[in-house]
Amino acid sequence: MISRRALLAGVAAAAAPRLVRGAPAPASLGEAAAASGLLFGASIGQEAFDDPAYAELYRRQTRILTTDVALKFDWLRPAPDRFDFSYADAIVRFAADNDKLLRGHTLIWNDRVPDWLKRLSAPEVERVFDAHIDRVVERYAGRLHAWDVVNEPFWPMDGKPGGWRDGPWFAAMGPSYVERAFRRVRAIDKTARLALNEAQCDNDYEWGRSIRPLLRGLVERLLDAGAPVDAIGLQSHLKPQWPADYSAFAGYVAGFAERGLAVSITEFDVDDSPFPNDVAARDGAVAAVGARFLNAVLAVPAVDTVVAWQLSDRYTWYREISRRAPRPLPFDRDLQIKPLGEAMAAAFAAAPRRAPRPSR
Ligand code: 9MR
Repeated sequence: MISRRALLAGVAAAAAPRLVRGAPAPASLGEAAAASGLLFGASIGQEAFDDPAYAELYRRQTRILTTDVALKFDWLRPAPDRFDFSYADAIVRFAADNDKLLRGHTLIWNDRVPDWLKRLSAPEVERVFDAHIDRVVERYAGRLHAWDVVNEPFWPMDGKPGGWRDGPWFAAMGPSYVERAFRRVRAIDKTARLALNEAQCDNDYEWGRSIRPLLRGLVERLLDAGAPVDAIGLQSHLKPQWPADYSAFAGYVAGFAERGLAVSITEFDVDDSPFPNDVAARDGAVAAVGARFLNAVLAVPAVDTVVAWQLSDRYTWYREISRRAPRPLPFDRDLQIKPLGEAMAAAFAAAPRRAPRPSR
């Protein structure tokens, strides 16, 4: 019988360029993941339209894409009476043309909302909420693999009871906005995987420690109420400068699986800021953290998707906040594979093979 490794080597031989230097390897991260029944992809934005080589990297490396900012409320709703779907539509077309699945990110988030929304009364905010969901979900129904229906419900630093993130949706409806969103989306889109997406849960800094139980409690309440939640999205912007216990995190993740939920790693990258300036040392340290995390979390069979937040260091969001050129992603500024990319391919290949999920 042909071993999986030999099979992967065959794939590598057939498709150039090779993912990993040296030994035979799968042709791409997407293929390495697929061989274990995993979906690998990345968030995508305007950069892929402006930079053809970057678009090509997405074509080769991914099987699923996430809209970076294009489906966020502030991008879709420049004014109360205007919807601008042009950017989101371009990404939907790119995904379809290139045979990629697509995650919609994100329908409802209390952060990054336009000023005009903040000025409305509570009943007006509720009307906007329902109408926004109806219009946007209807437009893309049947075309999305998944929706991040609600993003980052918790932010205890806002000082609200229950640790809820403050913002117009929460202020108008309280915690009920979450269930309302899920029910409303499911009434329109019967096929997308409906996900609750949260940040920080991977770390043992006070943010991770406080948000983990809040998210778990919310999920219990939603499921007990019969809300149509299919999956948990755990962003996983890893912060090696903070304490973390990835095997304990895998246990936390397995808890969602016990309730029948799928789990997606939705915004994977590794903050390289605590590591040395020396690029080889820095890349090695980033790869080691990424490998430890993925090996732990991919041991949980319910984790069936890994999405990186962009693919190349050239376009990472860390550019907005780093003091030096950041290196948190699997490909470098020249779109070449880095040790993190190689570590990801190895973790995907080593992951227990997933059985295909029947739906969603
Ligand atoms: O990468 C995104 C950045 O370009 C945007 O300016 C920002 C605000 O819309 O959002 C970033 O993406 C965030 C994601 O939506 C939610 N989790 C954290 C991501 C990185 O900040």
